[in-house]
Amino acid sequence: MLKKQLLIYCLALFFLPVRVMAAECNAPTCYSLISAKDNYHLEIQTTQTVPINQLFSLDIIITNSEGKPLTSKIDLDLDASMPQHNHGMNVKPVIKNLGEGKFQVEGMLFHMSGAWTLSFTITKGITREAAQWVVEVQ
Ligand SMILES: [Cu+2]
Repeated sequence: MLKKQLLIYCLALFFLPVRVMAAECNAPTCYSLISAKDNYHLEIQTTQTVPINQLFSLDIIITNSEGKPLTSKIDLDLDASMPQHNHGMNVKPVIKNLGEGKFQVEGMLFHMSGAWTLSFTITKGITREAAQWVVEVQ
């Protein structure tokens, strides 16, 4: 009897849908985004609250919309601007592709307070998909 219960329990475990859950991602140092066509989930981590007039970096993990690792190679581009002021950053960040959907962005600098829009472009082959993150820098 016990053996049968154990077997059912093991089978149940085996067939339960497995969802890869990322570690807790909470502001002000971690942000979750979904891309425009719902194909990608982006987790953006900063080492500190986004500062003014000080270089900062971002660690970005891109998975599919269910949070599972990507099966195809992607690339990432990132730009940031203040649409209300019609200007961008005065620096060009360096984006390192670490593979498996992981990217490191160094050399970000927001030179004034207010609403900054970060525009991510995810490229897979010939397809491109955008994701945006608006951050209020104080
Ligand atoms: Cu501005």
